[in-house]
Amino acid sequence: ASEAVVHVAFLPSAGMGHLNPCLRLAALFLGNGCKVTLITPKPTVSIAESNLISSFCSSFPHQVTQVHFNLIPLDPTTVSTNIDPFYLQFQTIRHSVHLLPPILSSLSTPLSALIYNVSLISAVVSISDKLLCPTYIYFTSSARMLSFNAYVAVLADSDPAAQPHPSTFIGDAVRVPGFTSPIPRSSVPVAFLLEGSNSFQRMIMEDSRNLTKLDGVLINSFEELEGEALAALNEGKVVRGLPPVYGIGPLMACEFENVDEGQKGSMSWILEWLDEQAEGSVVYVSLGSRTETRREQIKDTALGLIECGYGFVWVVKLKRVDREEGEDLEDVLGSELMGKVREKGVVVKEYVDQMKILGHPAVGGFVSHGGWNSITEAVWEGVPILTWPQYGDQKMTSEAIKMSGVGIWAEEWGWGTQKVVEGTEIAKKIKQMMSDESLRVKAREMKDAARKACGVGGSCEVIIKRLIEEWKR
Ligand code: BUP
Repeated sequence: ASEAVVHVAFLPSAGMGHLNPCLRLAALFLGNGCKVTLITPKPTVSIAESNLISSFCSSFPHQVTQVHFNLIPLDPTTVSTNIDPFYLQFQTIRHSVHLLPPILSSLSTPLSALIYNVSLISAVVSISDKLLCPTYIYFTSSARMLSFNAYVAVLADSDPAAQPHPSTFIGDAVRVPGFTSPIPRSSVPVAFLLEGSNSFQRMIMEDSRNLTKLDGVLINSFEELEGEALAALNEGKVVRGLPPVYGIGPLMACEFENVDEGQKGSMSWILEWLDEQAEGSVVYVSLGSRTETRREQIKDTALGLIECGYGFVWVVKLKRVDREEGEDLEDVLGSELMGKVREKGVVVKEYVDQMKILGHPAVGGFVSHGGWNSITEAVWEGVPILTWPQYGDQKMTSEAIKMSGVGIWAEEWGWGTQKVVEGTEIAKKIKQMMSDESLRVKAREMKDAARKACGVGGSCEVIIKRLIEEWKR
């Protein structure tokens, strides 16, 4: 008899930081002979997401089925007008999740597993008895952050007098069991600490309690990068009863991610410019796909980059969502400063092929917001990192990077969304990163470890094979 087909469904959430790892994970399972169904919430928030989904589906025409998931909009009277559109999409998907069981049960091949985004935990747990297959989340941040997410409900429940919102029970620092260094209150995502209970906090608490109901957690990390956190999670030190946490990373860029035709112009121009620069002499600067750089900060960043003395590729996001009308960079910087910037480096406002830039031999350092995908991509390429957290989990990921030795964190800069950092300060930190030989050595060692983890017989392959075997039973 022919072997049963292992059929895995993937449900991503909003934003490239959530879609990229989902599709990279799906590509790994495809590479191991699985059939994949990609459930795509519609409409997407950004054009970049739509492009990537189309490219993924057309790259695997025989192995991937795309299922459109038409979302039910939230009641507009309950939605605040200045809400982050990506966060709004998380809520909309959660609100529409009850539509999934009939969609999934109508698939022609029964599902072996559902792997879905971390932002949907409680919503999917509430329908999991109707799904008839094991359910896993893919976690989009560090194992350190996962530990905090898992522990926060324990912390709340251990103090019956505490109010339900974390600002009341998170003191100066959180000591997560199994960790040598505590998580300072100042590193905790701001949304946790807002006074009063808000919908984000309620979601986090509910999700934290529901982690034990999952069949497993797939995380873009690996032993050498975050050994302590992965061990603490899997040995039951953080929270008893957690399902296995599979450090399946680093998840690597795939062919289907090549940027679309419209953007090839600026990409080939960046690569040509990089080809002319000396090895390790260029700084790559990008504060992520969801951070619109504040206008007050743009000029100082330009001044810092000019002063640092290194060449640079600088990606400036002038709008949060790429569908919106945007200004010209020259209007923001002024023509004189723009001219000086262009003499020393390259500046673009388009979405770029980040992996190609990080993989170029001329790139010797990365100024990053600390988005976990960006971090693991730099690790894969052995590029030292300077983190400049902007919001959310990014101080926590900065801690993980600092502890692993592959990067430094500009702690005194605080949150990038709250404080303007002067050009001279930026130049100083870039010079520190670029001239630190120990960082370079550690980054190279971590690159080797990353490649081993993803190579033949490495941790990634072992985990995929083990899961596939389990699902066949
Ligand atoms: Br911007 C940008 N090109 O121009 P993170 C991002 N990316 O390929 P985020 C590009 O988007 P969260 C660009 O390689 C990474 O895979 C980048 O994810 C890619 O940060 C992804 O680094 C961005 O996790 O998400 O998007 O700000 O808020 O989840 O940290």
